[in-house]
Amino acid sequence: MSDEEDDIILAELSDDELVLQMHDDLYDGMKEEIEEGVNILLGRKWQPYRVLTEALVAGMTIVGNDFRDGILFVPEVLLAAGAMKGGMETLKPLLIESGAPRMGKMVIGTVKGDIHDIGKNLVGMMMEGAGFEVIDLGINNPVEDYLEALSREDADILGMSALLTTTMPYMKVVIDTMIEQGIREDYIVLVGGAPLNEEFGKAIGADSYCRDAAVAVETAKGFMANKHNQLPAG
Ligand code: B1M
Repeated sequence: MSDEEDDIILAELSDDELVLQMHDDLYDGMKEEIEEGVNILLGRKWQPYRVLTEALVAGMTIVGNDFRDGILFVPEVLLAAGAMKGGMETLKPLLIESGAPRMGKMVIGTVKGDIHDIGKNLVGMMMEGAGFEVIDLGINNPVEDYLEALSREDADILGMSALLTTTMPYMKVVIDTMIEQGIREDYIVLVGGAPLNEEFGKAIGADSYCRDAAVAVETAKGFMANKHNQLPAG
């Protein structure tokens, strides 16, 4: 760092200033600064989930808007995504409680044709933090991969993520295949991603649409509690 540069010392900023600066740094894809900012906020006793939502997710929303409006392009957005992932890595161990009782098992992945994974990763992290075992299939998953993993892992829940209007219909392909194979009722199917809504979730036959990671956790917990209540006694 050069003395001549008018560098901002993140640690000297107030909480509000730091969060705004982190939105700027995320926008500029500055991974190290994002990691530093996350650590500073944690050091100031911010809850990990608050750091995640107010500093990182809110910053990514600004990036998304400018991407939509043609102000940012794919290379810049990739850098921003890399910076976001850097911050998420720091938060991950804090969001995942070790030794929490296992609530159930979820297979999650982004659907075929879609490479967006930040939201899906966040859902996975939060689910692990809530005590679920998570099998992450990554991006670009064809129906066969989902079905193979569900059976191999003896999972309770299938989670699917899609960020594009062109890829979200693929969720129906997966659910229809489950129906054809007579296994639909063996699993709880949760779907999420920015372009989806509740109506879409119902229309494709999912058990629930989840607006964000926190809703995914609460929804999964609710379905698992029901599932346990319905098990035959003894
Ligand atoms: Co993409 N992209 N992108 N992109 N990208 C969007 C989605 C877009 C809305 C941007 C825009 O125009 N405003 C737009 C889609 C338009 C549309 O379909 N209507 C778009 C486009 C067009 C594209 C390309 C086609 C661009 C191009 O090449 N011309 C291309 C497609 C590539 C492909 O997938 N085949 C593309 C590429 C990329 C990058 C590679 C550059 C990068 C992805 C990097 C990565 O993920 N590793 C990228 C990014 C970063 C975005 C935006 C800016 C941010 C997405 C994100 O990470 N959000 C996005 C704009 C936006 O969404 N505002 C955009 C933060 C994340 C925490 O939120 O993913 O919504 P989200 O997840 C939330 C909830 O949705 C929910 O919980 C999460 C946490 O709270 N959720 C679930 C998500 N999945 C869930 C699963 C569940 C439950 C809840 O299961 C149970």
